[in-house]
Amino acid sequence: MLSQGRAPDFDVIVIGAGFAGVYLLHRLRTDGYRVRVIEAGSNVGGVWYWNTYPGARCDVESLQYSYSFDENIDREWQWSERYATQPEIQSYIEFVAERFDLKRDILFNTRVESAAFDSAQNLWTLQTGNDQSDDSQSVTARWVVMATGALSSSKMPEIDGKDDFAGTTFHTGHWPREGVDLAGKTVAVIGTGSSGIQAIPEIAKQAAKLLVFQRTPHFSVPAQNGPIPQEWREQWDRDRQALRTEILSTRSGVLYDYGQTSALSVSDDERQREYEERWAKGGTNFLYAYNDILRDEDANSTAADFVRQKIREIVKDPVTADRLTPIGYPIGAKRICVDTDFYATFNRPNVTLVSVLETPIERINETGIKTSDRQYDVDVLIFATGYDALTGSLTRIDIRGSDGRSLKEAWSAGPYTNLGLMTANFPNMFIVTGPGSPSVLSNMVVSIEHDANWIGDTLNHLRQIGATRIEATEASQQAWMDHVRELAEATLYYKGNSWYLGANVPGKPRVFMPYLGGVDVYQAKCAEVARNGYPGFIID
Ligand code: N01
Repeated sequence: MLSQGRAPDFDVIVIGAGFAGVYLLHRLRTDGYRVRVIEAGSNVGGVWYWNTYPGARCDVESLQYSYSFDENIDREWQWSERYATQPEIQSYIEFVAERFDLKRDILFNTRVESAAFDSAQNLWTLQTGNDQSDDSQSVTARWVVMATGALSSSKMPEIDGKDDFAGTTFHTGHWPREGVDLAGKTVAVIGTGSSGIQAIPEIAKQAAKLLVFQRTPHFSVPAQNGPIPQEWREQWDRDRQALRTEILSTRSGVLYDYGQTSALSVSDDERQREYEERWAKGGTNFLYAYNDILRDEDANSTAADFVRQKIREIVKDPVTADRLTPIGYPIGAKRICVDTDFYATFNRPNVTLVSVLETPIERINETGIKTSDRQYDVDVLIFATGYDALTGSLTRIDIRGSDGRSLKEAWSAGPYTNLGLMTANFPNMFIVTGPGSPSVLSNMVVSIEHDANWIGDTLNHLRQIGATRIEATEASQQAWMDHVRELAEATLYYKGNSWYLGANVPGKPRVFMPYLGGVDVYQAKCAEVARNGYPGFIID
């Protein structure tokens, strides 16, 4: 039923102007909605706006990590490298925002602090603030879309004395936009996940001395980055439509070479050849060599051992090589990293690896880092310590649903969503690439476009039938998250202490958050739900 209350300021408020917010604005505005995007940064870009650390680049190939919704974008934009740098991706998102005249509907430098649902009127009231003043503004909308990103809530480590350090500190996810001059400095990096592994080789080239504090060694494969070969460009130009369609029929939303057999069904020689070829080609395609690498421990060991051997071949000092070698968890269970010269960087005379497992950090103090065996004095301290993934950017906003409870409270035992897109008792609030969707285990741009289109189609359906309210049922989200868990239990993902499981945030429930059924299957399920009149959702 149409509620008779006051008209909201906007039909839709989208929170975040990254890849998701930018496309949502275009799509929903084209469909005739009054849309406002609210963005904390001073420009579009989302994680690509904030992550300006040296070496930041995407580990999905640029031709595929790009919008598909308008083929003119592909015609007008030329990617220069196989894996695009952060500045190039940032320019691309800005190009798209300009191309579709989107910035006029984006409120920059503004942070959403709270959002509350008014059940009597079926609308959301958001309070916003900004870093420049204490002013808080109130704005209302019928629908809210959380385009807040899965890896945008940065996380500092639980180390005593962080505030005592007198030098300069940065988190990779909030790197100063004006850059940092590291020449002549002694620099410490804590963390060797994807961000650390990308930043370390670049920092090593700039700093006088680099100390890398590593807790868990991560598995990394080489990007083998370079200019995009001309024949790839020509193929993309020629077959773009077919390739985009093929992307949607894959598990990951990426055109990998998906091996169809077990790693254990081939001879040692054949397997070695296969891994060598994939290593030489570069990228996460390595993990798809066989269909059971993430399902069977013995199959997994063949891939893990291959990478371990490579580390020993590349790193000259055997003790450092040993410390860099991941053991005790399956390759892929923590997100695999993609690097350019990460392991070789430890052959440089100005780089030292400190194993925090052997000599734990006791505290940070005024001049640097004190481990169990010595003091390391440094000028600059860099935290490459990751994110409160998938839920952090949602629960840090005080979101109150129809029963007045906060989202943080509602998700205290782990996130619950139907299809990753909506959560019970938070009507009219959609989530893009949320927990319970393929999200971080897929090509994010592919999943973002899908979710935005599903949301747009749903709003059109509601408009058509005169409805002003939609929400997920408790039963549907319980069933969906059980399904998400069962899929993960059939794999090796529970055997790594990863952010997929919330393991990097003390007290966070150990719940595997992304959907593992595949982009192809997921998108078919979402389409089926819409086609069948939205079972699992209450529409009013
Ligand atoms: O974060 P992480 P990230 N003492 O959580 C360590 C995406 N991304 O920013 O593993 C010492 O992976 C922690 O150690 P441990 C991508 O999806 C993509 O690097 O918990 N160390 C770990 O080494 C990626 O997976 C791209 O034992 C501490 C590191 O900090 C995700 O973002 C680029 C510590 C955190 O690694 C997150 O990557 C960048 C402590 N107290 C990011 N606390 C590309 O597209 C934490 N650590 C390429």
